[in-house]
Amino acid sequence: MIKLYGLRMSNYYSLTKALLIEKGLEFEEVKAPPTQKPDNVARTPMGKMPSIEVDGQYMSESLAIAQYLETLVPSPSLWPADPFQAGKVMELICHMKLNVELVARRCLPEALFGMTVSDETKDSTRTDLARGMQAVEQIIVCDPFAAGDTFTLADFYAFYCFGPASGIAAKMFDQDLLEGHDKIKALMAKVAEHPSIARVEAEKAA
Ligand SMILES: N[C@@H](CCC(=O)N[C@@H](CS)C(=O)NCC(=O)O)C(=O)O
Repeated sequence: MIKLYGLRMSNYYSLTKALLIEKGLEFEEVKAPPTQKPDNVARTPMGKMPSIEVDGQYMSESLAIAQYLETLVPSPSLWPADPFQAGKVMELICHMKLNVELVARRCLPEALFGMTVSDETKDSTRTDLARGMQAVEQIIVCDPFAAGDTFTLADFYAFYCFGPASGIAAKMFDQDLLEGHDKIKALMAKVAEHPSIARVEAEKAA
């Protein structure tokens, strides 16, 4: 059985758990906070969460795990069959992950953990977040799903990138990150009801 390491509070842990559910796989959740301790670093080279264990072998990085799960269980497919459209799904994921979520994350120590980040970091985060949202807005479809007419991995990343990024923007800048991005707001509401994601969120709250 696949073991999923990490904590339920993590967006990428939650995303990976939703994918395991989506693919109908049996898995066991193992509580493992992010640390630089050797056992954790053996599973995940940067000490981050999530990671999985399959037959005594480890894998980190949610996108790598998603790729593995897709190959392991091709149906229901989370990728368009058309090669170009599949590339567009990955393009959208990259922009949401790198230019929105990862940018907002710079302020996570203050937003979530009561630490202080510098004014310089706050300023650059605000500017770069606006630019990242502009980039995503240019390519996201949301008609009806993130990358077009089928439900794909991009919908999982949309939910688990915009969710935390919006939380951080609200806390740090008193800003609604999705203001002016009505189609993304509507997408978030729709994807929240998708059964695998709804289950993950319900179990997180329990
Ligand atoms: N690119 C990684 C990001 C993983 C990541 O940032 N994990 C966060 C929790 S959501 C973490 O472990 N943070 C703790 C740390 O950076 O030490 C992925 O997609 O899995």
